[in-house]
This record gives sequence, structure tokens and C-alpha cells, in this order.
Amino acid sequence: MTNELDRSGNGTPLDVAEGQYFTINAPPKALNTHLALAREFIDRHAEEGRRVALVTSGGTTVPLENQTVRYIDNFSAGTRGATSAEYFLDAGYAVIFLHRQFSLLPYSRHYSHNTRSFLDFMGEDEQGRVVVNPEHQEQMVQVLRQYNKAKKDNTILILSFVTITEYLWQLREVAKLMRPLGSNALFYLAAAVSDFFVPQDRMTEHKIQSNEEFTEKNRSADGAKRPAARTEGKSLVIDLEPVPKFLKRLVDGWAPNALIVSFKLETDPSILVEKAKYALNKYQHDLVIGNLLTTRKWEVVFVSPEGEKWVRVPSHRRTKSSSGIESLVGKAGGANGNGRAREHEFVGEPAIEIESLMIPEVAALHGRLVAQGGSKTQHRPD
Ligand code: PAZ
Repeated sequence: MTNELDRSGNGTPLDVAEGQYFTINAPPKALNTHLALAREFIDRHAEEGRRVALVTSGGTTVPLENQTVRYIDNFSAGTRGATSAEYFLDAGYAVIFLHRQFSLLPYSRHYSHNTRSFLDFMGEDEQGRVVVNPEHQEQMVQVLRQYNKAKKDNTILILSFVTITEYLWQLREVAKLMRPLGSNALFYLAAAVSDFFVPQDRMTEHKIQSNEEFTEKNRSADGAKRPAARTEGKSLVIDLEPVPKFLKRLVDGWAPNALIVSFKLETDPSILVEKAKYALNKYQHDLVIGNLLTTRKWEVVFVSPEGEKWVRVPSHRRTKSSSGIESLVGKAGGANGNGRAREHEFVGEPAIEIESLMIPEVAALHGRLVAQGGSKTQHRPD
């Protein structure tokens, strides 16, 4: 806590809240093991002069009980993060993939969490051996080669979290380990992170009882504080506290010279760009990628100090229907002048992954930062 407050430099109430977060909420048990792996990975790639991207992916949970049966979850399958990680590897980055346990992983994502079982990709040959079905051979061999290359070159490190606290501890500690990389470090924060949470000292130890005969058992872990999730009569009442805004701390303190890309997810198109601009201005980082829940695989908006730019799967492309047969989507498309695409029927899966367009843009922005010698150092307190 002392370090947190010292590094903040100005001791505002927000800094205190941030410092206290790591005092009240204990680190994950696996933290030291994960950090040892990360240190070794970062040192090796720093020595080789390679750029390192920390890609966060999937949703964080907010447990309501210390021995957790119930929790609040954030939306994300991990598609954005896992897909982006593959394109970062393609672009020559080493990737630390900090993801929600059991969410999609780079490469295996092509065959998991599917409407089809992975067993549907396989068959049996005449000798009774398991083989990949002929129609999947071509794609699977490509994916397998890329996967084996990343393994052989040791360019991917996979770390996991479940809760918001596990996520924040790892983000902070790995960011600090990445500092020697200077402007060769990139943070790509695609995880869907909870805005509200239950602090550990206001969590009930045991499963919250709903039966009125037993509700007197609902007590916070230390017994002293009112539990944040409790029964009142027959209702469950949850009062959550705000998660301190750690992006500011990442930008100013944990990773002052890195390229920092955050995401903004909205459902109301009329506020997306405004909210992305607000975040960029508030946190003073490099890029906010805005996306809407329903169209996120077709279009995103890049908001940076350089301006606002939509990245879209070209409208003349076809999308794959669930049967795998291509069908034409939408009307003749493209931007209609007000920044958003014309009406599309965003159905099925786009024929190309939008991350194949996004990551080269991000890498180019990173290239410009590195070429400036990471000059943001001048603007950021260390
Ligand atoms: O993983 P996914 O493809 O299902 O979802 C990706 C996403 C929408 C969570 C991501 O693109 C994003 O916007 N992340 C930040 C969410 C937020 O505003 O906290």
C-alpha cells in the first residue's frame, strides 16, 4: 500500500482507494508462480529485442461469497482476445495472454466452444486410427503449424484469472515486470472487466442462505462488517462498490512508456464514440477501440490522439452462414458519411476476422511510437 501511495505522487482520495484495493483484496495463490514464468519470458524477449504484447481476454467475475458458489460475471467469450493474440504472433510479437480460465485460447479456439464438438472434426481410418476428416485437413494443418511455431519459438505465455481481483493483481505485477521493455511493450486490454465488486472484507464466508430459518448465518468473513450481498426478508440485496480506475495507474505508473490500447464496449450506438473519446481524454493513453455488442465482429472504431477511424470488414465480402455456405450480407455497404456503416444484417460469421485488419493498424501505431523513441516518457510521470 505504501508503494502504491508513494508512486501516485499526489495522495488524492482516488489514489488511496487504489492503494487500499491491494491491501484489502489478497493476491491470487498462483501469483508468484505466474510471475516467475512471466519474468523469464519477458527477460528472454527483451534480450532478443522483440516487442511484447500483454493481451487480456475474457470476462472477470465478482464472487459474492468467500467460498464461492455464486458470482456476477461479465460478458465475453474471449474471442476478441484469442483471435487478436494470433495476429500479434503473426506480426512478430511475443504475447502474454492473460485470460479468463476456460475462455477461448489462441489456435485451439478454432475447435473449441463450437456448436460442433471437436470430435466432429475427426474420423477413423481403415486401420482403426483416429484421423482428421478430409474437409478439415487444409485448415487444421495451417492452424497446427502456427500453433507449433509459437510453441517452438516460445512466443506465447498463457496466464489465467477468474475474479476481478486475480485479474488486477496480475495486470499490475506483470506490467511492472514489463517496464524494462520500455516502448517495446504493448498492452491490449480486451478483457471485459467488472466496474463493481465485493471487497473481501465485506464478503460472506459461506454460501448465502436464502431460507429465513438460516439467514442469521449470513455474516461477512471478519464478522464485523455488513455483508455486501445479504438477504433482507426473502430478497437478496447486493450492494457493490466501484472498482478503482486502474487504467490511469497503468498509464502513469505501472507502464509509463508502453503503448496502451483499451476497449470500450457499448450497446447504444449513439454514445459509443463519445464514450471512447471520454476514456481517451480521461486516461491519456494511446488508443481506445470502441465496439458495439451486436456488431463487434464487423466493425470497430479506433479513437486516438490522431483522430477517429472506423475499421470494418469490407461490405462486399460475404459472410459464412452457419451451414458454412457463403451468402451475401447486407446492402452495398461502406461508411455512410456519419462514421457508422450503413445498415447491415450482422448475421452468421464474417468471412474475414476483423482482428486481421485491426492488429496491423495497432502494430503500425506501435511502430510510430517506437520510432519516436517512446517519447511519451516526457508526458508521463514515472
Ligand atoms: O470476447 P468477445 O469477442 O466475446 O467480446 C469482446 C469484448 C466485447 C468483451 C471486447 O471487444 C471489449 O470491448 N472489451 C472491453 C469491454 C469493456 O468495456 O469493459
